[in-house]
Amino acid sequence: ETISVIGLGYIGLPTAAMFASRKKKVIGVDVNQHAVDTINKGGIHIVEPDLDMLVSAAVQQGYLKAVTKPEPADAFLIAVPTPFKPTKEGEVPEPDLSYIKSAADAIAPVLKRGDLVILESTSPVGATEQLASWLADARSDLSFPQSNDDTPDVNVAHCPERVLPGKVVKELVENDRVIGGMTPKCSSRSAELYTTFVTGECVITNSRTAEMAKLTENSCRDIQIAFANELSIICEKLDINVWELIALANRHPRINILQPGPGVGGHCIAVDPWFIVSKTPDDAKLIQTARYVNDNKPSWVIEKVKRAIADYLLNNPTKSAKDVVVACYGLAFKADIDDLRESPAVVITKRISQMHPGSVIAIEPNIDTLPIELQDIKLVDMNYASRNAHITVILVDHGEFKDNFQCSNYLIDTKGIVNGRLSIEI
Ligand code: SAJ
Repeated sequence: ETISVIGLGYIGLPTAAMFASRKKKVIGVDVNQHAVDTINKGGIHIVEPDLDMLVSAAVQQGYLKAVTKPEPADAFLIAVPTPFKPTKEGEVPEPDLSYIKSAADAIAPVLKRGDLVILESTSPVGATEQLASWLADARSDLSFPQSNDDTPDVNVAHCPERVLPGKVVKELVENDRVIGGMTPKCSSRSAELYTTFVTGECVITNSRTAEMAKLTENSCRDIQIAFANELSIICEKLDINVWELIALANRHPRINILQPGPGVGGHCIAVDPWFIVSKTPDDAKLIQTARYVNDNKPSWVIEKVKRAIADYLLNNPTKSAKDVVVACYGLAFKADIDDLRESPAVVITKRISQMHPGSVIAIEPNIDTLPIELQDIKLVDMNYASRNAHITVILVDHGEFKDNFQCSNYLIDTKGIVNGRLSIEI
């Protein structure tokens, strides 16, 4: 049995490597020639713990190869991006399924009777049916599932990925898997495939429910974080330590509030709720509001920094604005990873540097060089920052920051590293 994985990114590559580690023949397909070349040399083009060993062993033993054009296989897993279409301010973002369409067009010519096609990309409800219909358009000589009791030539299912960046290799194996076949046969074929390496349970449903399940998980987390973020804004007004408050409330046996922060980043939680909202805008009120709450948190943090700079200058009349050094701790989108994409910490640091040019320093222990958009900022170590900063802004709760944090009098602590110490004792 040969398995083909279309899209060798954060989900596709670990999945391909995992099948290969179970001695399945895997053909990885990606349009990015650099990624293909890197993988064929046994290397990886993304950062994820333990993935390098897995890929290099798979390539060396001959179970994994990467190509730019699909080849015949028995199962095709599609793990391509599902971003938004460009939107204007205030508009509900619409999903862009063009990568799924391209993947369908690319695999259609090599499909044969009995093949299985699985969509793993997080997708709006109905995308799997759309995929089946694109495949049917491209291959009129084969039948594809249309209704639940079909027996099509090619089986199609949605099995959404649910792994946590930074823990992908472990979670791929251990998490339960939602298997949403377009027909019962599509589901049983898919479940059988995943049991190759999944030790969690493979739970069967239909494709629309599987699509919605994935969106529901991430929307639920977004709403819970929005609640914590809203509390942090309310507590500031009422002069209450939000970290202590949450720790106290969480002592209740049925309460488990998440932690506030500078906003919600990453490629999933801030994106997926819109896939629900764009389908049912009038009914998805809570989901939409949570998005606005979380998206507005960076501006609230920036306002606090502005006020701190003004206050510092008021209390130090001999100083001018350019003398006030602002240290931003953390740039990644969450703790203990090096991924700066879609990071509220980057947005905040960039905006502070625009309003306060030349005097912003950043501390990000997980990277060596700053991205081009942050070129005006100096990357320094914690030691330098604690000696030179007048205003300290904590944006990420990296492990390195947690012990013995030394900071200036002016502190904006969005992650409770200093202000949350009290709550640890509760
Ligand atoms: N965050 C908070 N407070 C919290 C927890 C998180 O502000 O208490 C912030 C983080 O700092 C980060 C953002 O939320 O900016 C997202 O981080 P995350 O750890 O909640 O999630 P991701 O984006 O790394 O991964 C999520 C996971 N989904 C869920 O936990 C429901 C993962 O399982 C999914 O596979 C992944 O999205 C995905 O690919 O969809």
